[in-house]
Amino acid sequence: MGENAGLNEFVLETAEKISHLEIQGARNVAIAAINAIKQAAKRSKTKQKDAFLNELMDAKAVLFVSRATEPLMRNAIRYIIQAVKSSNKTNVTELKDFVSQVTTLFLERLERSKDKISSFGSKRISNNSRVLTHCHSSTVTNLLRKAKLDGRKFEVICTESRPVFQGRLTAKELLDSGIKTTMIVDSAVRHFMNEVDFVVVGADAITSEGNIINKIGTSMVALAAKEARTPFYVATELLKFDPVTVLGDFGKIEERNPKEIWNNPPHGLIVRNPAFDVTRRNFIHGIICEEGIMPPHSISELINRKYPWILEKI
Ligand code: RUB
Repeated sequence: MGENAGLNEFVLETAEKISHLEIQGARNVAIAAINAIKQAAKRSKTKQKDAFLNELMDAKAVLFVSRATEPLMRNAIRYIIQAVKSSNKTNVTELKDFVSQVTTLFLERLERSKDKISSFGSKRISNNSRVLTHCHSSTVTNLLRKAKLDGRKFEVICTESRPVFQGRLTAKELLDSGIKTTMIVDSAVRHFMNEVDFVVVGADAITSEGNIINKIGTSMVALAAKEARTPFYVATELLKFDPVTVLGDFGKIEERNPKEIWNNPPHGLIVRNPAFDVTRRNFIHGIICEEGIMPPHSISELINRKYPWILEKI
């Protein structure tokens, strides 16, 4: 534990799992982090509100650095801690219950958003259509499962998603749901682009300009889609909006261990391993979010209307 001695063990374990991709995908990462904060609060032994808040801040610091490109997790944690700060409760037992209620409500909101996204997005899938996706997004697999449950017959092409093959997770989930699935290498995307009706991917972050950040290679998939005139959709909760992009900062792109690409490369070789890339809004046909299927340029306005707190006290 080293310098983090004293910090809730559950928080440290969760942060480790997130950084090692045992927990992956923005939604799953956020849900795990929210639960870790809930546990940190529950297991706190402090008696003073200030000390209680300090513990939550320590947990926040550890979770924030577990992965760089995860605004949904950051927004959720900021929301919970801000609620505790603004609460007039001072008794720590009451504050623990309060954290439990706030986290439960936040998770319920995420669940409702997921259902709405599935419901809006699945309508775009018609019988005998073919859809292409990249990486593993639980939001996308939910949407595809919903179309299947609604009786649509369609098939999915998924990329393997080098270097750590999250596409295999997608393929397994889709097969388990009885969806006809084909796997391709990432570089075969253009080869198949004319055979698909549309592309749908998830997102890790939405920027103030309406660009999205998602698994490395997403922007090349979008380029290929544009060139082939194939609609390219992004399925995402609006809570993945990254508020620092309003203030002029770029969303952070996590750069991972090069060993994920080549464990034992020849001496002197430089290997770079960015986990995500930016897809500009003019490549995006629509953002499938909890408010409906929206044009990317309307995102900032939607955030102002629906989640104004995201922009407060960044
Ligand atoms: C996963 C990834 C997913 C988004 C959205 O990358 O890029 O498309 O996180 O996922 P990694 P979800 O495997 O590196 O986390 O829709 O589940 O939030």
